Amino acid sequence: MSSDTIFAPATAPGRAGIAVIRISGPKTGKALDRLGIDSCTPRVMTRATLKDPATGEVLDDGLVAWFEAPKSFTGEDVAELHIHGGRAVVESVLTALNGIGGLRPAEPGEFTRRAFDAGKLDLTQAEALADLVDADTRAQARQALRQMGGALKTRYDDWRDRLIKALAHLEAVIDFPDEDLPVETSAALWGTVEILEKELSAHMADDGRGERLRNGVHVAIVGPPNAGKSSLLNLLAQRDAAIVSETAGTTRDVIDVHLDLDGYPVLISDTAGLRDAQDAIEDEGVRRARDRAENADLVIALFDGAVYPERDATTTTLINETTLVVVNKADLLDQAREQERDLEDKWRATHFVSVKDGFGIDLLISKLTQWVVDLCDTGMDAPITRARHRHALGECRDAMTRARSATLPELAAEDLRLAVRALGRLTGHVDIEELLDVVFRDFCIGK
Ligand SMILES: Nc1nc2c(ncn2[C@@H]2O[C@H](COP(=O)(O)OP(=O)(O)O)[C@@H](O)[C@H]2O)c(=O)[nH]1
Ligand SMILES: [Mg+2]
Repeated sequence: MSSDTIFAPATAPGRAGIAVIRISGPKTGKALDRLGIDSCTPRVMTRATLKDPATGEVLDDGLVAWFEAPKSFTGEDVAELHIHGGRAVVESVLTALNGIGGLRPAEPGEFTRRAFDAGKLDLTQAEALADLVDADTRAQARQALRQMGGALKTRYDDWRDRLIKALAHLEAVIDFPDEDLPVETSAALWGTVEILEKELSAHMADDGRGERLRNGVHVAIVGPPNAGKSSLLNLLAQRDAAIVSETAGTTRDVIDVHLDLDGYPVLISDTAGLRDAQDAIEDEGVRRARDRAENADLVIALFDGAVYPERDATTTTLINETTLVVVNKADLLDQAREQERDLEDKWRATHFVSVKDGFGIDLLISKLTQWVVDLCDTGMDAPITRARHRHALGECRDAMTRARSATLPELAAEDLRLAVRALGRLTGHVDIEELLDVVFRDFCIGK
């Protein structure tokens, strides 16, 4: 482990009331000393005047939090300087710190890396910390907080412990065939592996909801030209993100807007109207529109009410069970207001809206929100949130499946070892020493 003492602003650059500079490492106490801060009680905010170590000039009047090793975020001595958030103040304190021997600016992620090295966090918790900082919506923050609290770590550690135990039993059967091992050992260990395999499968059968919540639900608005796709996007975004015009073929590229629907993150895309393009650029736009429709989690197929009940054929071909069918310009359809039910029967589950006068928009938004929530909610308190997790879990499960059908115990043991390693990669445990611990603790063979 590095013995450098590192420092970095913990708050974003720019003007702000307060900025926090974090210092971690063995020379943290010395750094405070040099800044003219003498006595700090650990874990209590102390008022302090920060002075330039070279000139004695007052740099700022602020607060200092001091955390003594090992009871700190990184496990090392840590201090937080809470100073005024002006550029000049922050710069002067950073310059002063840089001038102190043994201190250097931190690399990106270095504080968290040290926390990981000190065993304060596992990898899933470190990832969750990054997710929490990146969270744009309430539901994302909630998910990140649960993971940071160890929701995934606890589960993966438990699985890994049970697998290591099973592997230790198998190793014992292989290494000491003549010993008086309980007859049920072998049956019990394969029972454990089978149960673990089932638990992993259940955990993985979440339809990617946790990952979707982390990344945002992708919604594409597609439809014929002039249906009002760009108007709908602007209405949802509450700003003029896309150009609206009565000229068909105005939108040529994909326009993405981030939305927060009831705490859930959505990336909604306006696309070029689907038609036989007039030129190469529009043609590319139409290709991108189709591409978005294919890759989106949800598609809003928007039809032009001006030609109702005629329904654009190309857009119709894109409709499937993840499509919300919507007819815009209901203001042009008196019957849509008066006989809504009748119309719904003609085009099953069709929503009638008017971007122009707001008709049906609230209903559309609540329907959309419901779909988005359904796409993100796992009902589990610890869903998989990254492709990295899914990949490692898949490897672990495959290795267990192979182990259970292996012909020789030695081959089965090798596969179980791979399964343990896959789980270890998930949380950042890589040592095999623990296996030996279990072997010695549980068996004491040969004393
Ligand atoms: N009557 C009526 N016109 C609308 C409505 N929504 C959009 N429009 C008009 O339809 C035309 C095309 O709109 P636009 O959003 O550019 O359609 P896009 O080609 O699908 O993106 C514009 O002149 C809009 O003002 C609506 O609800 N009712
Ligand atoms: Mg448009």
